[in-house]
Amino acid sequence: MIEFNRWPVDLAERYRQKGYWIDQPLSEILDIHHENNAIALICGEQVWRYRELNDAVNRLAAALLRRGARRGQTALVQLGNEAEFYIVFFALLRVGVAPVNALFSHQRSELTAYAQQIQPDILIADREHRQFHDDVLINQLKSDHQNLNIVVLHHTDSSLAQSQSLAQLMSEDMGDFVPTPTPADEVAFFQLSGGSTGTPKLIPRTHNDYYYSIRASNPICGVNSYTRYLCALPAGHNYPLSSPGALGVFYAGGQVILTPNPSPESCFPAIYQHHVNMTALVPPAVSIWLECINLRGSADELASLKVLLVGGAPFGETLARRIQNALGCQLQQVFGMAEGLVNYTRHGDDDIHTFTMQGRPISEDDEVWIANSQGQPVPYGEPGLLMTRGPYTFRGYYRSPEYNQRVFDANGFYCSGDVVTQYPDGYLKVIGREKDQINRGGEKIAAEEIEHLLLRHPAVTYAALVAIPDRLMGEKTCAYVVTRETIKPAVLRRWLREQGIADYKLPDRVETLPELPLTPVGKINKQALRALAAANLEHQGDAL
Ligand code: J2J
Repeated sequence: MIEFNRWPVDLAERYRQKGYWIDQPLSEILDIHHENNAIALICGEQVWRYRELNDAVNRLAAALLRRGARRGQTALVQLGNEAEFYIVFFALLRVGVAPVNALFSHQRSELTAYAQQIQPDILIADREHRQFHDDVLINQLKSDHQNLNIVVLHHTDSSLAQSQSLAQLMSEDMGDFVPTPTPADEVAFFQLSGGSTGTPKLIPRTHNDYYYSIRASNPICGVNSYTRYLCALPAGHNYPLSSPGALGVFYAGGQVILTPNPSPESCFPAIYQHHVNMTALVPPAVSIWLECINLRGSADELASLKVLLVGGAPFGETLARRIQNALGCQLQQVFGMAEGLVNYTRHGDDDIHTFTMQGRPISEDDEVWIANSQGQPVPYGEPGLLMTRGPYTFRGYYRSPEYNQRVFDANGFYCSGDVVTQYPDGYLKVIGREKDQINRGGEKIAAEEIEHLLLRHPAVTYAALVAIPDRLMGEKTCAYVVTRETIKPAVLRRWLREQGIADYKLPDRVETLPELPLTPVGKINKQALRALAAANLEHQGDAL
């Protein structure tokens, strides 16, 4: 089985006693619907009933077993917002293989970093993704990881010696397939961390903990078999997967409608056509939706929408207050993290809570306290660092003992790096953050990861990535570099792109300085760089 940091025995016992951990595999979410004839999933022209979805999952699981997949293995998966994403996810759970679901925007750098950590036995990817148009990356991964024996590709008809067609595997007979999920207190899959270090970190999630966060989210968000949930954010991201996400909706027997992205062009017709009544967005998407409705002069297409979840990045009060009138639906704020803790505002909350706070935890056993810089608790209403542990908050990043030492305290509380205030009723308000991460409209960028890549360029001697305020995205990025020779920003960006990172991580600006400001102890003074970036923006008149 996969090694990971477990919960202490006394807490595990408590979570079981309280009925949070039910010792069932996550794949039960679909199993319970094996005779259900209702529509589970709509993706473009495709309509999947629960029964059909279950069958496809079993056929794929059986095909994978026949090709040598075994319980305890791992898989690197990269699929877009298509039905196959869920089919693959559940099939792997049923054979007991733990996947990492890379986002579709991820490129060579992220994919190889994930592979290095999990040493995958299986690769499932999409021929239509730029890294998989040819076999270069596949061959590299195979030579780096000798145990990578099963390669399955979506959007290809032919099974070759090197790789198999996903469609073909899904069409094979399920024979006498018997599920072999991992035990419920073992790793079911890995979530991706937004990160603040040089290498992207992985978060082991067990069946027990993840399943609980989903079951407990449903009543808070009002999910039931009548829910028609639009999944427009990347399907594998923790938020649209589990808060309450597609998995919550499947559990309840509702419908998930998939679109490739959250643009009004793809979402509005889908909402209208399929009577979507719930969706989840990040703040920039909300702004774009509001602008679009403003231009059209009506939100008629969205008449069926009842609940809009907004989270992933800071959401301003002014925008929050506009939702009800402009979109005709109720706002539910969500402040969550792939590491675990998820907070929601509740339906029926007063305006102060709904519009100015980011909710309270799912569970009465989510322990949350706020620390000052010395690690001491601060009084209610005062900002400090969020510390948390609980029945679905992880106990350590995968294979990262040193980093775990830094972000967990002696009692197993995880410090998320968010600066928040907590109120006596348990509600939290996000004030800012102390981690070196940039939140570009919900997409997280670890400054160090980009700085390391910049420093690999032979002309770069120093590099620092900082956030610059942006009206739509909340934050964008500016890379400050010191170089040995004159080098054009466009050249550095192109070079970064060639290093194989996701486009959203490419610096929005690159500025050259003769030297970087330092703190008294000699570290790069990011505070000063942020101030410089903001001053430059103001000067240029394109700020806030
Ligand atoms: C401010 N910052 C927020 C919010 C997340 C549900 C919703 C979101 C995520 C997510 C998730 C915020 N206001 N409302 O996993 O299940 C920032 C914080 C947090 C980090 C986590 C879910 N909601 N954030 O965004 O793992 O800084 O998860 O620590 O991508 O996003 O990012 P991520």
